[in-house]
Amino acid sequence: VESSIPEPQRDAWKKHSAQGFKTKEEFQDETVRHIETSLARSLFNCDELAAYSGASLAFRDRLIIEWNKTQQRQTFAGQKRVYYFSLEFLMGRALDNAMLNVGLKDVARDGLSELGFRIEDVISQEHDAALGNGGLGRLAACFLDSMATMNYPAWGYALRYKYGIFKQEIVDGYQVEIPDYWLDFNPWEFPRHDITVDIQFYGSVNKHQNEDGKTLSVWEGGEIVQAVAYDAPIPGYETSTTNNLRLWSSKASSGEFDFQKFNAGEYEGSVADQQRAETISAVLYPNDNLDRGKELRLKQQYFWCAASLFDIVRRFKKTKKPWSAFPDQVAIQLNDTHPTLAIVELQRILIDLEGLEWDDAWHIVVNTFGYTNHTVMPEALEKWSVPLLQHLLPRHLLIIYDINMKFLQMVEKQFPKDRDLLGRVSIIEESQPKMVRMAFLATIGSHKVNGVAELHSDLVKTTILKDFVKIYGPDKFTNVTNGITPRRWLHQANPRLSELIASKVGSYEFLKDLTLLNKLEHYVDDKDFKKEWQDIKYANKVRLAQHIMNTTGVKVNPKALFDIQVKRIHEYKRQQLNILGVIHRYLTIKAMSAEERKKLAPRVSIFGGKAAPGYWMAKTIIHLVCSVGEVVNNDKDVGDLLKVIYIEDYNVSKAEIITPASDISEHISTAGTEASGTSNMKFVLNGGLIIGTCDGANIEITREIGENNIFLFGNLAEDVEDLRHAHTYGKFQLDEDLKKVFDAIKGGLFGDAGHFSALCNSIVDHGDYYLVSDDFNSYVKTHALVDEAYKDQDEWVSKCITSVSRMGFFSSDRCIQEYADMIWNVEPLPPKP
Ligand code: BZD
Repeated sequence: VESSIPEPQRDAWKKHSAQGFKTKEEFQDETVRHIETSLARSLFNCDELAAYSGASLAFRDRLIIEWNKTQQRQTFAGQKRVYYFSLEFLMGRALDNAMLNVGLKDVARDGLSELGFRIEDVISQEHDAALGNGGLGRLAACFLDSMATMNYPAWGYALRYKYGIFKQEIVDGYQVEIPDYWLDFNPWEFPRHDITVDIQFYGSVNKHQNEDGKTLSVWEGGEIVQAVAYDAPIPGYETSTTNNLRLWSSKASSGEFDFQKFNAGEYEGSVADQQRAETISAVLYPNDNLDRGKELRLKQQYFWCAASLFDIVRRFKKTKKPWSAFPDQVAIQLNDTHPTLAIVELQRILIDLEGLEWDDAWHIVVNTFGYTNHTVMPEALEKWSVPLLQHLLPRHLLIIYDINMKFLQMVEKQFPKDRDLLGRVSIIEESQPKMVRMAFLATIGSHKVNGVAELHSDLVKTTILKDFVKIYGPDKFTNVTNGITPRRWLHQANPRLSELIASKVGSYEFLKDLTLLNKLEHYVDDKDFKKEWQDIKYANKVRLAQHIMNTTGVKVNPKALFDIQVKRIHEYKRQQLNILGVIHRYLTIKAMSAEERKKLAPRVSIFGGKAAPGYWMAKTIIHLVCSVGEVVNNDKDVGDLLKVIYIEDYNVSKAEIITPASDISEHISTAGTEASGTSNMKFVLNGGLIIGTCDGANIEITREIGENNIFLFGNLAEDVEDLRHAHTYGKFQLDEDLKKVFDAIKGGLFGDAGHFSALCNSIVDHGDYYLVSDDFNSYVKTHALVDEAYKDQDEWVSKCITSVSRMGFFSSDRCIQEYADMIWNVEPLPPKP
């Protein structure tokens, strides 16, 4: 309050309030001013990067002005806000999105052009904000876009990693990781050096008595690291609502120790402390769907949760409302178990610092949190060792024990005779060392638990959280099928298709209500429309072919069928099935007569995606793809009939080029392993068909678009367990065609067979856990159906149009609506007209 401008001076202030540009001239004024002053460049020294920076600063100013207004409006309205806690936000580029969302892209295009720049070149200067691994991080980014667009008062909270996901280079057919230092020049963030939080680690817990004679647990000693806030404005589409993504950066706590050490002549020691503190937010862990239990990762989690909660509690206290109102003001969504410590931290704040009784505090906690599960695979479920927690967060461990005790007492009362049950649902796993099961803690500490596609949510209820359904009843568990933002994944990535759609459905309204796409279905037989549709797909393929030429030197024919699988490399996602299928195709072509070859549709098999640096098998898969490409692409006898491409460094901005260019894309995980998948939705929305297993959201996509419009194959989730059992007990039979493929690899057709032996053996000798052999035959047959179908282009295009027209359900706007209604209980707050 003391920092407010006094009443009499406010008019003067308001008169000078920044407004942000609206016209082309104002945009040019701002851009040139930023280039000349913020960047200290000139007319004689302005390259595309400087133009990008100037334009971005002009847009950032505009966003910050709206951001300020939005935050004031939300504070005055005093209604509930959503806080999305995610260790990852895979935002990609911001400028194009900002231009589109504030409705000034045409202004910027004209303005830049007069200043001597092409808007596309300027946009492509931007370095992706790659603070995420894959689907989970990109989902968080789509949700931010939808929440702002739908005017929900919502913040994202994350870490400001100095290094995002590594950049991938392919050197001699192997993945090499390069650090991604993305902060060199980042015009989109706004440092808030005045917003800091001290975060405590280590130390011990001691009992003290307060004045009323009550015994309190006090967490003392240890070390303090400071969290500094950096804000990134999140503009909604066609609304002035501008939400906030707050990223915390770590540094050594100011004051105390460094000066002491400095005086004592320990300058180097104080610098070392500084560096140690900065390590916390230094790097994004590059593993997806694997839990490695590293201490620094736990430190990251607590640092981020504690800073974010402090911030939220500080904001809540300003309202002067009673603690019981906290869940009416605050909804926190946990994106996977990574932020589960927030549950414990809020309980600690309430009982240790604010003096609430345990039960009152716990009631508030549970009603505040919702937990989203993204996997049921055992190796991905987070567990932390008790000794590590004891060392790093001694008070939190005690609170976890108390949460567990009260929970188990409740279960014991409800199921008095079921001893095994207590062991099964205990937060503490009685292993050596003991482990804290984070998914259980998140479930117990939240009022709703959701999976991310129907099949996945069912699996959550019947496998990992089965006992909890029995304890809490089914209503605590729900499904919110994932979605994607049509702004980025249709309009930005595929502007021509978006324009064509708009011309038919009457306006761009479908970008805010994706179900309006259903009007397209009237045009499935419209010749001119179909021709334009095909032309756009072709142009998108030409653009990708150009990218492939520029980056790999391989020439691909844009008339060929583009078959794409881009996503993180993982055995469960089965890129190995794809490349083994490609080898089978190659062998088949080699054995064909010239006559037979004429009937075959030329193919380009395109792969892309990063492997976790320590995931040897995934790296072997990349190496196999590259080695096959090396042989096939240089085989003159095969020519255009088959090309195999590895696109380096797959990321969000590459996805925007790749997705619109697919004829068919592959979503072929072993049934029951891919929680949802979201690129499947992006590909279909861009007029590509998909080949997939009955897994994740593929099932709902099929239901929506119709089973004639998708190529499904493979075993069902319900049969996977039996098949694995059969493998283990000696009934494993290697598929005949697959055997020929392995023989070719073993014969050295793709270089030193030794490189691939572990990969082959995992299938042949070690139980084929991901059922590659079981699904191989139906996979190959389904590809033959794809070949056949592609020959009838007219029918193919009809399938694509029908599919797009039925994709309305998969907008992330629909997801956010469901979260808001079923889980958060929040209302939108639209700006005043
Ligand atoms: O989340 C993914 C799932 O594998 C997809 O099926 C699903 O569509 C998306 C969105 O719900 N999970 C991840 O991407 N997980 C991770 O990236 C991850 C990262 C760190 C630790 C554990 C998992």
